Order: sequence, then structure tokens, then C-alpha cells
Amino acid sequence: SPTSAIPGEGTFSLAPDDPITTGSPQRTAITIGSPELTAVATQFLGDTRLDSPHLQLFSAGASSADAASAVRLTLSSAGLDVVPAAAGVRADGVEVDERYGLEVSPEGIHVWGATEEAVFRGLTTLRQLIAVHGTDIPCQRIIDGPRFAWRGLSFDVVRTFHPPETVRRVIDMCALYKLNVLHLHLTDDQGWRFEVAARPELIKFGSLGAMADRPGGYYTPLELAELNRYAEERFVTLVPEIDFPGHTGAVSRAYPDLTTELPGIPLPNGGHLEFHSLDPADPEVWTFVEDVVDALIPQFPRSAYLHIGGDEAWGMSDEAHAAFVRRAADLVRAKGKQVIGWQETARANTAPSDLTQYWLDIQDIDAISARPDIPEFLIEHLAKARHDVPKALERGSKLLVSATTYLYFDRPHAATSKDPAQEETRARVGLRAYQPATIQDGIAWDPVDNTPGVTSDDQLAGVEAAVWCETVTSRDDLEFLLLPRLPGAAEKAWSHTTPTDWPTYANHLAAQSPTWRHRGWTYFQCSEIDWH
Ligand code: TNX
Repeated sequence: SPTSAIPGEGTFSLAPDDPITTGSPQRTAITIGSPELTAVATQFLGDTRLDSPHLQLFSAGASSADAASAVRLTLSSAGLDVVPAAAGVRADGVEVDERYGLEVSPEGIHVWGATEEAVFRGLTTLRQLIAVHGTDIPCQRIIDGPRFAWRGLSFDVVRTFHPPETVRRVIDMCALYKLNVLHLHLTDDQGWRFEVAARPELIKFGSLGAMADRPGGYYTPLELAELNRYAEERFVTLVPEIDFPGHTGAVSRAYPDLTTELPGIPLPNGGHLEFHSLDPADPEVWTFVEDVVDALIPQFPRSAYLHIGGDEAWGMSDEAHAAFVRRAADLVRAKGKQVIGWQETARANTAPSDLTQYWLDIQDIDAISARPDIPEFLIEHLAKARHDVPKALERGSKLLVSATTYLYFDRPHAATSKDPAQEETRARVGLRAYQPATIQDGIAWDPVDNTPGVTSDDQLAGVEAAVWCETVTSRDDLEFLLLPRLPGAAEKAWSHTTPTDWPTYANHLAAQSPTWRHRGWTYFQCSEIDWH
């Protein structure tokens, strides 16, 4: 939902032969008010062609007798300050105004904003209007801007390795719903996914596997450079995560002497939980951490943040965990990057400017702790987790909200589908540790009201969904978890309109499916929504 949309009279029709040339005496598809807007205009034309059959219409070189311009883009902030400035922080560390205006009148369409990015967001709304209405766009005036500056998705590329092509598809999904961060979880027990020239064994051994018998893989520096550029063109920042001191099984396969290994425990599902950690008292560990951080930073040039993980350091003493996190955070800050860590890092009492990613919400802590099959160490971990958010807030650290109840997309789908093949996928994909949830559950909450101890938007860095891939065996499985949930998370991160009205939201969501089909994106066709 935009911040405000005032309906007008009539429609404006995009013509099949609107050319994309500028400055011609004929009617043109797009007029660009400033040369800086050329890139976003071109991006828009490419995207609309991929989104829907309607905009095969904008073919270069065609001509029209009309002298007007279909879409006009200008750099201007006129009338936009009625939208409050976004709360939170931006992952690229730059202050960018994303507020935009979009006016559809019988004479044409005008999109404006103070920055290139703002105009891009406005054009994204136009993409959605075209996807829903085709070429006849109802006249209206939209004034809009985001509630939070950090609107993200955390993506586990370890448990299942997703090739660059899949990452690009996920970036496209993020961009279509105005998410501006894709956080890549690059290291874990099952694999290591980026190159560290000084530590070749990380690729030679660490990158090989994934969860179960799935193939491993990693991103070369060139692939990461291309992914960063692809994301940047769509105003998405890639934020890298190295997960330590726990979740370091891949490090132990590459450099067995570096990690401390505990016996771990068998899991009820036949698997085995590994306990590896990096000991902060070992000087070799710090040479390693520095090598890894030095290699990673230049591979993610647009991110002002480096995520240091810090979650579930099972088998480690609280003191050792805190000592590790403090020193790793100091090291990352000394290298010129800001720090973000999972909520457990709040126990290390690091700097107030470090962000705390809140994931274990009370509802899930209670639900998981009450299960009969939960091992003692996990119950203890969950009990400690109750205090993380108050600690972070007390210190003045902003929270990035990723509450498992609302934002973990690896939660099984609770709604059903009429398609037996989708029902088969639904039975298999999603972690059984979580109570299944419907699409409606995913939007029936508020980032401030549902975060204990938080009373204002300013205490949050933003909102980030997460997709973990333990149960994901293919790109289809991944997309089955992302769609249709992703737009709901985006709605919570962007929209000032809260609470979300379910019937209105469900209608808007239903209208997205033709675009998904046209794009070739798999989605869960739940009966909860009356899909178009
Ligand atoms: C907990 S979220 C983890 C991940 C799992 C996820 C499954 C977090 C910081 N750690 O290692 O994949 O649960 O939902």
C-alpha cells in the first residue's frame, strides 16, 4: 500500500507503438528530465517487458503521431515531504531519499523524486500498475515513501548452494517489492561459499558440500562482482555474512586445527548436530579471521556492513562466545565496516552502533521449548535468548527485525493447494521445528508492536525476512517458500499503513501472479488467495 493514493477521473493508455527514444517530436514512451535518470528509465523498460505481455509494446524505434510523452521522469521533491522520512539505517551507509510521486492523468504519467533511487521506486510502482491494469492505467496521484530504510531478505546459500542465476532471480524479486538488501549467509557448518586467496583450503575442502548429499559450490570474485553490479542496478545492496564462532563446520574441514570440536548430538530426524567453534584464546584463529575479513570486504564494495553471525555457538562458554564476538566486531570496525550480528551478539555488549538482528521471538521460544523432543542445551539457549533484545535496546543498538514467527520463510506453509504436486512439496519443504503459518499470519503483525520493549520506529534498523535452506532441494523449492510470502514482508518493511487490511492485501497479492508466471517464478498457489 502506498502512503497515499488519490483516485482521479478516467485512464491513461499506453500505446503499442510508443517508442523509447527521447527528445523526438513524436510521442515518446519516456521523457527523461535529467541525464542521471537514463539508467532507471532503461531498467524500467527492460523489466516491464519481462513482467507482462502488455509491455512488449514498448519496442524501440516505432513511431507515433502523438506529440506528447507517455511517461515523464523528473528529479524533484515537490509535494513529497508529507511522507515521513524513513526510520532505521541503510545497508549502503548512504543517506538516500526514496520518497516518490506518481501521477497518472489523461495527458500522461509523471514519476518524480529527489534521487535516482526514488524515481526507480516510483517506476517500480508503475510496473505493478501495468501488471495489474495492462495498458489502461487509472488516473490517480500517489505520494509514497518507505517506513524503514533497511528492507531485506537473508538468504542461506550454504545448506543448498544457489548458483548466480538463482541469486539474480531473487534480486529481481526483492527489487519488484522494493526490498533494498539481500543478505547472503555465505558460511556455515555445511559449506564455505567465497574465495579467500590466503586460505585456499576453504575452497578446496570447505566449499565442497552442502546439506545432506546436495552439491556444493562457491562464488568466484568475478561472479560476486557481477552479482553486486546486478543488484546495484536494481538498488539492492548485497550484505555478506561470515558466521562465526559457531556454525564453523566448513572451516574445520578446511583447517581442522583451527576449530574446537565437541561431540555434537544426534537429532530425532536421523541427522547429527555439529558443534564446532573458534577459540578466541588461540592467536591462529585471529590471523584466520583477519584473512577472511580482508578477503571479503572488497568483494562486497557497496555494503557498509559486515555480518559476523554469532548465533548458536553451542558448546562454547558464554565468556568465550562474548570474547570472540567483541574482538571480531572491533576488528571489522577497524577495517572500516559497520557490524551486524544475530541477536546472541547482544550478550557481548559491543558498540551501540552495531546492529542486532532479532530472530528468536518469545512466541517461538515458548513453542519450541515446550516440545518433548527438545534437547537440554537448546532449552538453555532459548532461555538465554529471552534477554538478548532487552540487552541490545539498553545499549542503544538498533534492532533488525527478523522474528521467526513472522519472517522466517522456512516455516512450513499452513494453507493448502488444490494441486497435488504442490501439496507434496508443502509436506516436504519447510522446517518441522516451526508451527506452520498461513499467508495471512505473515501480515497480521507490526514490526514495532510485536517486538517486546520497542515503542518507536527509531529503535529499529529495519525489517529483514529470512529463508534458510535445510529443506530446500531445488530452485523451485526455494521459490515455493519465497512466493507469495515475500511481498508480505515487504509490505511490513515499506508501508506506513498498519495494520494491513487482509481482504485488500489478498486482492493486491492475487493480482501479482500473472507477473510471476510470466517471469517463470514458482509460487505456492494456496487456496487462501483467489489467484488471477
Ligand atoms: C537458526 S537463524 C539458525 C540457522 C537455521 C535456522 C532455521 C540463525 C541465526 N540460525 O542456522 O538455518 O534457524 O530456521
